[in-house]
Amino acid sequence: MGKSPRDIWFHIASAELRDAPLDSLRRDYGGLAVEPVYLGEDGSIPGVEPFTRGVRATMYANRPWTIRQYAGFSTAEESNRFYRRALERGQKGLSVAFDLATHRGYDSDHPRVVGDVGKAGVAIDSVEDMKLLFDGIPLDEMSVSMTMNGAVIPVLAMFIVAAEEQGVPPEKLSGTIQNDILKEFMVRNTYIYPPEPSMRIVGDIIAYAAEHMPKFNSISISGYHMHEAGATAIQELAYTLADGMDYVRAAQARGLDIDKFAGRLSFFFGIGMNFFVEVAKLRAARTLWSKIMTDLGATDPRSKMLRTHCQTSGVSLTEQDPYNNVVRTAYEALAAVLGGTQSLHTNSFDEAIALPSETSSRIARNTQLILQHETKITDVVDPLGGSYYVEELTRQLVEKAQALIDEVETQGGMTKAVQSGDPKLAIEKAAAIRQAAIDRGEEVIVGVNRYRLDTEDAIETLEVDNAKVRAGQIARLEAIRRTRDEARCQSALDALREYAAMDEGNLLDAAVAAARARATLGEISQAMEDVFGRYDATTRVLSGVYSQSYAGDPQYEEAVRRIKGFKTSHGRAPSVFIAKMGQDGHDRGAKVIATAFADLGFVVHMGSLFETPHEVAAHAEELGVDAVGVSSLAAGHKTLVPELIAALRERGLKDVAVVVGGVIPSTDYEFLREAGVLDIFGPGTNVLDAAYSVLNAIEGRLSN
Ligand code: SCD
Repeated sequence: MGKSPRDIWFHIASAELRDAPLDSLRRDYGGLAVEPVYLGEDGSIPGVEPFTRGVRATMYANRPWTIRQYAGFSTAEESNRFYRRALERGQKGLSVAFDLATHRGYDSDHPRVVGDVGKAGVAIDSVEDMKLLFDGIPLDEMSVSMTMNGAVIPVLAMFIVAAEEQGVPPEKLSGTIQNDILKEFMVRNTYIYPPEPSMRIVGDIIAYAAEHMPKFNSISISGYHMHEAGATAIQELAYTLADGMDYVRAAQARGLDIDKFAGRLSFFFGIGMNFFVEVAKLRAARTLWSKIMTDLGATDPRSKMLRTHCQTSGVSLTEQDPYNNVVRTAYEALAAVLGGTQSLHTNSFDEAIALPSETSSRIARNTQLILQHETKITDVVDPLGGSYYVEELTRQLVEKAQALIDEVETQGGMTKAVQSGDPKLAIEKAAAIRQAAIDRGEEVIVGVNRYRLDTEDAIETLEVDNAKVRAGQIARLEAIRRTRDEARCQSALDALREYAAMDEGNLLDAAVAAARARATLGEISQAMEDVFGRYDATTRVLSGVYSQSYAGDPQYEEAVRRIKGFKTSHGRAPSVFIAKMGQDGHDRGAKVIATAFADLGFVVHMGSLFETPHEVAAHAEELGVDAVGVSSLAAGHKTLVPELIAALRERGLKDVAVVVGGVIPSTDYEFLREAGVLDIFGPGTNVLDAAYSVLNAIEGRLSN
């Protein structure tokens, strides 16, 4: 007779527990006897392929998920202080947020990043910064996640060298590098090079880690950013796993044995408010990945385990009545945990308004500590397994995501699909449909489109003095360039350039040598850019979603009528340029506005990502637009918007109305208005209201 499911579970669980007796996992809740696992008739066992019920037999009963809060701001010293405090207060793993200049491969002294340095993450220019970031944090003990994709080669190289100079060899490093470039082309936009060389970089890192860093997760294949861009659960699952398939194939194409690297591939999903769907999404992801990896030739069960980090949803947070966000985040965290995540970030409640403050960060961390210590949900493995509803959702998600994966595969895989732009457009369409449902009140957001407060209290927010951070970084860069052995540094950079040009050697290997020689992040990145070039994406804007969703809506029809009236009296439609300035690549909001405004009858020009204020002013002049709408989600508005207004004035365009949307703390509204901004649209703004406001502003200016 074969082994029973309980015997199989017992066998694996015992190995996970090492010497501890299984009885230690049993609980008594005041006379209620509780087992660590409950097995059903369906033969699905936690810790056993296809891992639907979790990748470990004992899950949190033996080891809870890692509380890993994503953080980083201003300088390496400041971020280091923040990390140490967080670790003292219950956080278990680190997760570094880099500033956008670093993401895009620019040193802090580069003219394109004046508004970005130290905002939305920490500025890292060299090994010296990296050493300060981890000062007093033993890198052989602490697992460190780094969210880096574009400038992944210099950042990982500097991490390796910083550890080396701490006395820690690469084989002892544990952690994760995001290194997921495909989703950058689709939604997150911190790419540097074109897709093909970018895929080579991913492959080089997987190969390097497989050889030298056995405890390090070489990639974090991310659906989170698709989720945030508005993807449905099916899209998030399918595109993420399809990305994973292409990474596996890229590594295999270099001759790597799948079982040598697949155990260190990891994932990252977003967790929103549709509670049971989010639980089922993680179960479906594991089920699908196990099958995919079997099909790709994996034999080791560890290669087939989908281990994942999760983050609660940023877009579910609201600027209005922001304490509601504490509650939202707690529910989302619960869904991530009931779905079986390995590691979790819970958002701070003020994230829709500003960078998280000390208080909001503490509440976010405590949200997880309360789940782990007070709720008892860690005692039983996969407590929702066997729920009729959750199992049915899991089944449907598996089936429907598989169908979408098949579609992508028939197009030749995700690298090709990404180049076609189709997945990006499909996600944007889903985002626009959802936004229209919210704007119309069909989907209720408490405190935003229902139960709205008459007056909102201001909350304490954190502000980074970006000019000061930049000046400090520039001084440090100058010191490095002055004191390093220049010839050694240049020859290391030449070697890297040659590896890139010859399509041979491992780029990370060469970058480690350059980082040791104190080449800066910008220089290492530029050496590769010299060969690969910098990628410039073409922007496509959807049409028709809003006009369809709003068909027959009186307010919408009225706006359309007014724009028609404008056309009649001015002989042309009102025109808007939608600008994304600095290195902020979050373009969901900008795209939604572009789509909706175009449907209403505006002439909409969507600017490229990453423009300078002067470039935007030049487009505004060339196109003769009535208004510029700036979308800002990475805290650069106080530097970039006044610069834009000055640049417009220099060109004599004082009548061009400037409006700003995105993550803007209300405490900055007055500053922006004084700088000449006509209106500001925070998260949760109804798109129709924004359209009326822009139209009023344009008409006001034209009648003056
Ligand atoms: C776990 N272990 C167990 C166990 N559970 N052992 C016995 N019994 C159990 N029940 C073991 C594991 O096998 C492992 O050891 C060790 O404990 C650690 O557990 P883990 O589950 O691997 O957890 P962790 O080390 O935290 O790793 C989790 C991931 C990793 C695999 C998911 O990739 C990770 O930490 N990812 C984080 C990514 C991240 O933070 N991203 C931020 C993105 P072994 O290793 O020996 O097996 C932020 C972002 O992009 C924001 C948005 C933006 O900027 O745009």
